[in-house]
Amino acid sequence: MTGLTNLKYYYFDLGTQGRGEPARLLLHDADVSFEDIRIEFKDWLAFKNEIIEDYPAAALPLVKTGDGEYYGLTAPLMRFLGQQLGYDAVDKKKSHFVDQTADFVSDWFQDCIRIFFQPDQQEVHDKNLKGIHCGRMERMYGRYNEGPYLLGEQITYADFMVYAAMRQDKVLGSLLEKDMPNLFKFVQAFENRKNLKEYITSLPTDEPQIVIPVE
Ligand SMILES: N[C@@H](CCC(=O)N[C@@H](CS)C(=O)NCC(=O)O)C(=O)O
Repeated sequence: MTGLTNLKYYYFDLGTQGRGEPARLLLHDADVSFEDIRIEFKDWLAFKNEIIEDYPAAALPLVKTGDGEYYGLTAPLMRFLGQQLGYDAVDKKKSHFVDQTADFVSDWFQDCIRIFFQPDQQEVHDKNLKGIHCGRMERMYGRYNEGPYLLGEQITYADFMVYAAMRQDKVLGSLLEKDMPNLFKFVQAFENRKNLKEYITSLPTDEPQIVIPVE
């Protein structure tokens, strides 16, 4: 059905931080095995030179399939995996809504990743941006408000992105049922999914702050 065999998944060696976690979550949920390759920064340029001809986007996250095809960049990769593995919406309107949510999450990741390069911006981020991103998501999750997922009963690729962004921005623990009821309901359901429960429990909760020196 999918042709998704012998997958190699590439992202930087950043634990669960950065843009690497959404695809790992989706592949675990779908029970698709993959080689989880975590690239160290010192090895990046050599790897980039290796892939750039076949994959001109030359940025991570990236999946290489068994037949040698490259699928990369967070939202496009997640959409591709969603289409292949049954995590996409069936009608155009809902599909557009899922894509909108994924686009918002890409902005959210970008804001979080900026702090890796500018750690002094953490406070400003926490004060001004975190609430904006959570507020947007709470609204989106209210659209099909029977929940628990973005489209209601059906989980789609954007749900994996949203959970990973919430985790990245450390809003899972502080999320109050009364303030963000839609997201609260979503997180409860997501963390209890059959193929995710054990994996999520195994993830570290105390990862050090990533700091990437700017040259
Ligand atoms: N818009 C893309 C950005 C991809 C991106 O910039 N990835 C970074 C890692 S988070 C990267 O590969 N940087 C190394 C480079 O561009 O050389 C996405 O959402 O995935």
